[in-house]
Amino acid sequence: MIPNSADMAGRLNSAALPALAARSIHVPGYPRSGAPGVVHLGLGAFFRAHQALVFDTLLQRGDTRWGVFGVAMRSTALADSLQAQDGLYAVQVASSAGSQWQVGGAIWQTAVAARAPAWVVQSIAAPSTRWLTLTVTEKGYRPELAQLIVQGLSARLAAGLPGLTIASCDNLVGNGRQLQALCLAAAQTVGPALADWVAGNCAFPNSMVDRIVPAATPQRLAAAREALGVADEAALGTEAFWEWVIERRFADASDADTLAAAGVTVVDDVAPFEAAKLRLLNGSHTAMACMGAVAGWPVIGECIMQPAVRSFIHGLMTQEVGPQLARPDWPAYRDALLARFANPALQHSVHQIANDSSQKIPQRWPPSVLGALRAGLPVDHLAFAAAAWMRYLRGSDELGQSYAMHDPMAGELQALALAHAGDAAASVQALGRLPAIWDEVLSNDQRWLALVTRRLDAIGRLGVLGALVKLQAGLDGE
Ligand code: CS2
Repeated sequence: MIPNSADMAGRLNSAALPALAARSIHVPGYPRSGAPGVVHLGLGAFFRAHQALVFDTLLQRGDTRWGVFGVAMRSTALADSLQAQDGLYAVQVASSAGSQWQVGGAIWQTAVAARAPAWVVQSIAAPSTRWLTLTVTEKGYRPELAQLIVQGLSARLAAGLPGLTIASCDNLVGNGRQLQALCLAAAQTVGPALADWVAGNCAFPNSMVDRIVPAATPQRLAAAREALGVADEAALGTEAFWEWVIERRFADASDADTLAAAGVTVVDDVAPFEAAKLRLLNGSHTAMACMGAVAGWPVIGECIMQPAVRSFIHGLMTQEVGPQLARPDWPAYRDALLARFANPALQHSVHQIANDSSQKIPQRWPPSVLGALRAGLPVDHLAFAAAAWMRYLRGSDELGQSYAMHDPMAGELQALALAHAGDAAASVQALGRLPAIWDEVLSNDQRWLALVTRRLDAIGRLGVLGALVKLQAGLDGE
C-alpha cells in the first residue's frame, strides 16, 4: 500500500507508526508494499481481529506471503476508512490481566466487491495469490458469491497458475465443504473443464474460528484516539482468547506447518471443534441475545451477570449440549466460555448477536435438540431458548420499547409473532415449524413443540427472568 503522507496528521497511517511504537504499542515491523498472497472477502470486525492478526504474526516472522487484499462485499465506508489509514487499524485486546493496544498491518490493499468486482476477480487471479479466505456471514453463501470466486479461478486456469486454498471462516457446519459445493456448481455452469480444475487444484478446508469481536462503538473509537494519539475509524476491541482450527487440506501442503507455527491448530477432522463452538458458544450467545433483548439487558456481560442467566447457560451447556460433544475438553471450553461471556471490556450488544437469527439458529440449536432427544437427554433449556426467540420476534421488550430486527426474514417472522402474540400454542405452531429454520423432524416433534409452548407461555405470564427462575425451580425438582 502506498503510504498516505504525514499531512494526514491526526489519523492513523504509516507515518504515525514510529510515534505509536514510542508509546509501546505493538506495530507492524515489516514492509507492507509487496503483492498480497491472500485475498479476503468480508472485511468485518471479526476478520480484522482474528485471521488478519494471525497473518500479521506470520508477516512479523518475515514470511512475506501473507499480506492481504481485503475486500468489503458492500460497505464502502469501511474500505475507504482503511484505505485512508494505509490499511492499518488498532485492536484493544482485553482480559482480566488488563488491556493492550496493537496495530494490525496485514491488510495491504482494500476494495469493495459491489463497486469494483473486476478488481476483485483480478486479485484472485493474481500470480502472488495463494489463499482466499472468507467471512461473509451465514447469509453470504449464495450463488453470486461463488460466481465471483469462480471468475477469478477461471482466469487462473487460463493463465496456467496454480490453484488456491479457499478457506471459509464463517459459523457454518462443514463450512469448507459448503463453499466447495457452491463453487463447483458455479464452475460447472462455465464448463466441466473448469469444474474439474477447481476440484483437482483448489483445497477447501473446513475451519472453526473463534474470538469474540463486537462491532466497534463510539466509546471504543474514543478510547483508540486516547491510546494512540491519532484517530482510527477502524479500531476494534476483542478478548485475549482466540482459536483457529483448520482441516489439513491445503493447495500447498507446507502451509500446515507455517500456520501451526503461528498458533493455528491443524487437524484431520474439524467437526468436533466446530460442533463444540457452534453449539456451546454460538448457541449460548443466541439464547442470551434473545433473552437480553426482551428483558432489557443490552450486552452479553450484563446477561451473564444475572445469576439466573448464568445458571441457565451453565445448565444448557452441561446437561443438554456438552454430553453430546466429541471435543474431549468441552468442560474446560465451557468454563472458559462462562468467563469470556463475563469479560466487562467486550460490551457485546445482544441486538448485534440477535440479528440474522433465522440464519444462525439452524447451526446453533436444532442439532443439539435432535441429538439430546435421541440420547434421552433433557431439552428444557433449549426449549426455553426457542421460546425466547419467538418472544424476541415481536420487536419490543418487556418495558414496551421497540427495537429494530435485522434479518432477511424479519418482516415475515415479526408478522407471525405479532399475529399470535397472545397465544403461545399458536405462536409455536407458526414459528416452530418453519422448515428453513427448524429441522423437518423437529418441526413435527409434538413433545418438543409442547415444551416450547410451555416456556413461551411462562415468558408471557412471568417475563423472561420470572420464567427462568421457574424453569430452574422445576429442574431442581419442585
Ligand atoms: C456471535 C459470533 O454474532 C454472533 O452471532 O455469536 O459472532 C461470536 O461472537 C463468534 O462466533 C465468536 O467466535
